[in-house]
Amino acid sequence: MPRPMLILANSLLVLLLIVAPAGAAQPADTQALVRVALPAGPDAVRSLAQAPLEVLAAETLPQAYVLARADQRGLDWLKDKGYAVDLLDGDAAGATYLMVDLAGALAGRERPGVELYNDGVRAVRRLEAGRTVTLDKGAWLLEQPLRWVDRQPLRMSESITPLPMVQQIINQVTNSRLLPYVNELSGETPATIMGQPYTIATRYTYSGVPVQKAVTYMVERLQRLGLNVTTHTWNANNPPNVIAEKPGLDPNAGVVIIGGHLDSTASGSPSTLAPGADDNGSGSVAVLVAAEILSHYNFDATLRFVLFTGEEQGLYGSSAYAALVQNQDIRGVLNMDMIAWDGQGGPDMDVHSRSSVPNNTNLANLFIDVVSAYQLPLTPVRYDNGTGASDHAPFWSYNIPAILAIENYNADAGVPRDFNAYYHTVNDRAQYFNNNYFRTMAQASLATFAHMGGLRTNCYWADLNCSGQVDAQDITRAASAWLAQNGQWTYSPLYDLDSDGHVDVVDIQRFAAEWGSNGS
Ligand SMILES: [Ca+2]
Ligand SMILES: [Ca+2]
Ligand SMILES: [Ca+2]
Ligand SMILES: [Zn+2]
Repeated sequence: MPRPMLILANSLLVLLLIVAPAGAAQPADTQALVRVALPAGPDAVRSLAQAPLEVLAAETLPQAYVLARADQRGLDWLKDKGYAVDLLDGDAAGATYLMVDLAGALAGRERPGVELYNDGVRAVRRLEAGRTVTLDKGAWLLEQPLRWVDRQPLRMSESITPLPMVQQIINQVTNSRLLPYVNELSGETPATIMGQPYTIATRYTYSGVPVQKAVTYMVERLQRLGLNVTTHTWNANNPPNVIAEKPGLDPNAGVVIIGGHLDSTASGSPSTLAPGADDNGSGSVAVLVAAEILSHYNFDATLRFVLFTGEEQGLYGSSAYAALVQNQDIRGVLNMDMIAWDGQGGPDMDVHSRSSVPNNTNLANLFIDVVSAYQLPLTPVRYDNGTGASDHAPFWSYNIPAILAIENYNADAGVPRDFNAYYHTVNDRAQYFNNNYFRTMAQASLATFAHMGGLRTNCYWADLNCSGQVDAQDITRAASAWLAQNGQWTYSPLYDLDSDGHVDVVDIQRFAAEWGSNGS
């Protein structure tokens, strides 16, 4: 919409809000919830998103459609354009709708409210006013209207050529690096937080001190990497999201995000133990280890490492964050949520995508191409109408390509579903991990993110910040890893020039000898 029209529309809206008393039924303005059938592809969604409607969902199975709130003007617009419209609810004003996923592992669960729609893939239920609903991976609220934003696509080559530097990154993702963090986050072992030992018994969003300790745990470990660490408060009474940023070398390459939710749940009570080792200690630790390893490398794009809170209550943290950054040049989001359970049937996994979002399929294919290019033992399956029940989904509302990497959650023909048997219980513990699977999922995610970010592989080896010259900054960076041993967070193979497992005088001298060089 051109700006003058937008301003006009906004002033009309303000007038309507003043004229209509809150809560009073105004027959002429009563909103409806409608299902509108569409031709496949993002273009069809675009015209609906720009129409006088609130598009709450853009689905592609069993065929393409949107769910939208429409007032009389919207209904007239749809009729005028010849769309096939099904009325799901004639009185949508103030109503809350729950989308139920009938494709995933929790499809059989009983849900509150009244069913308005069911096509075998999704069901929509209307919730009574004031009703609190316990959410899980099988259902999400339809609350965030689609705002159409045209975006620059992620820079990606057609096919992935394996890069030795990415293999080096993969090799650093080890169980001895991942598992101690999981044990600390899930209360198996005490963590050091603000210099004191503390056992994190729960990361439940409404638990107060324990979840705040988990936030501080992450802030401390990200800050020591030299990244720009901020918190994003989405509600003054709740723990914030944590964001660590590594600026890119090319200001035109945009921003890429790797993230996962830090919070956990076991019963909806702040006092219950909620170890959440798989859900989502696994993804949170992968975010932390990604920051540790990738902070030593150089990228065209700006990298963000994000830990969300309030996920289990309705994607609160990620919804607020996606809204906050909607006008930024964000090119892709990789969300990891439950990446450590493989109990049977081989290392299957799901890549959840949404083909109604431009370029989202390319991002999902990148993950799958990376798995094959680096010969990682995973069997990924792409879902183009993926679940909306995790932190990638709010980004879809702003046309940001976003994927979810998750253990085998959706059902496929011939492959047993393989979802954590201890989901949302006090037994979601690290002892039930398949450690090889967890490591491989983290490796695939880090390698995908390195490709998303445009890893620079052409910098001179001693020019650590890729500035074009070896200078004090490079020598200082290498020297700050003095005595770092392989496996410690301070260590990077980039500084261990003789590959003997520690950074010592031999290595630093070789950097110092390069002072002033530009590599040619
Ligand atoms: Ca499996
Ligand atoms: Ca330099
Ligand atoms: Ca060495
Ligand atoms: Zn989760």
